[in-house]
Amino acid sequence: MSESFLEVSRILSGGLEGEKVKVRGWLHNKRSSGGIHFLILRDGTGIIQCTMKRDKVDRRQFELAKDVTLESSIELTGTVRRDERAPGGYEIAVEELKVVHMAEEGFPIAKKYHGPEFLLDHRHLWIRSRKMQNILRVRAKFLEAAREWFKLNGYTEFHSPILITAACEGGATLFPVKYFNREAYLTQSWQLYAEAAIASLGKIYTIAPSFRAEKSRTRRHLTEYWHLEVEIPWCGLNGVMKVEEELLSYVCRRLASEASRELRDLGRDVKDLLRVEPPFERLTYDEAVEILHEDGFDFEWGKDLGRVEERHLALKFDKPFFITHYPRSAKAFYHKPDPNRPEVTLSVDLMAPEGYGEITGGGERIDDLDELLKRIKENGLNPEDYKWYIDLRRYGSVPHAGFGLGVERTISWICKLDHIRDAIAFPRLINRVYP
Ligand code: NSS
Repeated sequence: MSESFLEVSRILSGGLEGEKVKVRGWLHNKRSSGGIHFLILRDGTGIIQCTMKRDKVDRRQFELAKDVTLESSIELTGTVRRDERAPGGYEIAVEELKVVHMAEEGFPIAKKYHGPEFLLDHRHLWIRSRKMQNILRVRAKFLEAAREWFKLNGYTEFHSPILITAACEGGATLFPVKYFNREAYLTQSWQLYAEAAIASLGKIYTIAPSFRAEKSRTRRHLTEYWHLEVEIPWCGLNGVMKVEEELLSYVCRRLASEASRELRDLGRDVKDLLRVEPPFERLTYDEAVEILHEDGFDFEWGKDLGRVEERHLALKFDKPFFITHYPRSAKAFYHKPDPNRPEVTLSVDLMAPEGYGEITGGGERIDDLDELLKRIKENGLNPEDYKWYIDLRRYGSVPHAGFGLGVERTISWICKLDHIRDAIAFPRLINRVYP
């Protein structure tokens, strides 16, 4: 049944002028003028203008085109024409319209302005919008390119459990789940299991959901987000920064060439992405704090950088940059203290420019048994809960490092979004688990 239908993207790519084609999709928009109906068809690969002239079809067809409602699913047969005035440069002169499903009158999303809550309530329909199509396509291309980079560089994909029993990033943001007659949690990160798997598979990565019971409402926190994580044996702080630089610049280059139309529509100049080339600038936490103090911030050494501080720093850059050596007090228990200066860790966060701030967190892990036990206790955690993880330091421990990249945070920056909720189709926020 499908062979005889062409995809809109195929028609828009040219070379089919004068040919009779069949297309199918949804009625994205419609207007009529004089004896012509302009039917704008969307099929998931593109959008094309289709014109139906009164004198070219029988009366019943012309009436049907007049009555067909927005978002109805339709099939059209007609001839491809080159037309500079048509968006995309081509249109179809319609000879036949078939309505597969006549949508109910009054598609909830009209051309008028709708507030963000209304659009979130109608997300199942709003994802049909041009804006969401563009973002979701960039997101898919981003992940596709990342996977390709992993393949080219010899990484193996590894999956860890979603239901877990011990926190990776601190207990405050754990989601409890009733697990038969005990309590379990939704995972915050793949990392602890990845540290076990490097002794089996070597360099590994995942792209999977992570969960954080974030109680603050911000423009950069979701409660469910997609986490791209990497773990590498025999790797230190510099090594992990090199991987982040190379991965991100590869992905940005690919997006600039393969999603240029979508990015342009979203207001992102592809030149901004082509600037994302190694090496990225490196600042230490101390240097970052010094800049904040110079700029009049009352910021206490030892605290984690927050949204306001990161935004201030990231407004000074036009490509991603690293902040390294965070204090122990600002980082999770597994971060390796710097042997030369144990109050700071061999940690690194990657910041997106233009005010966006943190998109990755990672660094070198503690590989020594006693040091790990010490840090677990200092953090008020129970070593019993981390028994298997501690065990890894007993059997062939190696220096190792890794990082986690927030997919939606990164897409927000790449697509120039002002809220993280639009970087994912169905966002989960403190006040939203529907639809
Ligand atoms: O807490 S992180 O900084 N680090 C980890 O989870 C490590 N265990 C990762 C690792 O080394 N394998 O989170 C990593 C990134 C962070 O930089 C953000 O980009 C993103 O995950 N992140 C979030 N994105 C959206 N919403 C929320 N709530 C969120 N929390 C972290």
